[in-house]
Amino acid sequence: QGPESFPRTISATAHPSLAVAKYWGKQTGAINTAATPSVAITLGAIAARTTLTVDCASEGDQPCRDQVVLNGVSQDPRRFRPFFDAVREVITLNCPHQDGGSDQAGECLFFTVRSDNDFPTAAGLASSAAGFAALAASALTATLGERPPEEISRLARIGSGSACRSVYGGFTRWDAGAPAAEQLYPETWWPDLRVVVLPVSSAEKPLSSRDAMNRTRDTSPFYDAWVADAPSLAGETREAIAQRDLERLGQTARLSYLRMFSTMFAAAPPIMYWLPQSLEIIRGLEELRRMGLPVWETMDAGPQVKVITDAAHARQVAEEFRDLLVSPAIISEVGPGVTVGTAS
Ligand code: 2P0
Repeated sequence: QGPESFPRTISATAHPSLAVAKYWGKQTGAINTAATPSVAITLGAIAARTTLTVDCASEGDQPCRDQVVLNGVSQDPRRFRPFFDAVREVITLNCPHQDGGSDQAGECLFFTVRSDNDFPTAAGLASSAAGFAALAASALTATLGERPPEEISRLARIGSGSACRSVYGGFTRWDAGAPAAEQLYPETWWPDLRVVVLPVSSAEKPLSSRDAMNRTRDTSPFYDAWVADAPSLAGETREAIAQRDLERLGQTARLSYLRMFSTMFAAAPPIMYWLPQSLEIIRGLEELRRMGLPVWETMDAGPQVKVITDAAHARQVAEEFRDLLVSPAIISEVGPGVTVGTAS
């Protein structure tokens, strides 16, 4: 297809990736390669929906005309530049010199994107994971047609590390140093599993995950211990999923997030995403476990608490903490990977 077929518009939907074994820390060198292996669940109940238009710039146009509007707000193009440059590079690599064409096929392309999340953005609900997974899928489909998920995952990772997992449904792994994530099991693997998301704040996080990770790596005396310990915990997490062992999954997920936060508390200056409500829920869950309920929490770079449980107890968890929440609890099953469609 030649430039006469532009502009083209594609939409995509992707779901957040909730890590039960956490990615926290980057290797130096390549963009967003993880220092720790992670294992995650794709959350079906919440989504990012993206509509992307790709067009061919005319000669004399500004070299970077990419635009991203997220939940109605225009975003700083610098955040997206490495991602779109990577998209252009992939296109150039896949469209070698053609008669009458350029050998820099991707160079003239620019992207206009609208993305909307149906959950709080930048508050520790993996909005960047879902957003960049949808963005990578729509950008590749709009320019090169259907592509293998591994390639979408690789590209999504350039936008945001955790996004490489969101490309897949079900249960995923992303290994330390790996360029892409992989699916461990599809979303049908564990029908009884539920994640209850408890939103205690809708405020944007004070420090991006990226800055927080880098500060942890550069200043926390516990960082090396965290990185050394993470592979065995990730291995146990994968075994718990393989055996559909809820108690083991819950216990390893708790260890992973608490060890991750321990490295952050020890950074200089210390990083503290928690709110009093977060701790109140953590204590409340301890009480529920004492009463025999199968409930274990995890947290990410924000104050929200996510509870790993089963279908029989999800509603009770949602009710129990209602007074602490800024919006209703979200009960999620394990969800599908990214889906792409022609935009309406
Ligand atoms: C995760 N988090 O494994 C971890 C656990 C938050 C805590 O990945 O810098 O938005 O874009 O690669 O992926 C959040 O960080 O960071 C994250 P970048 P990302 O889900």
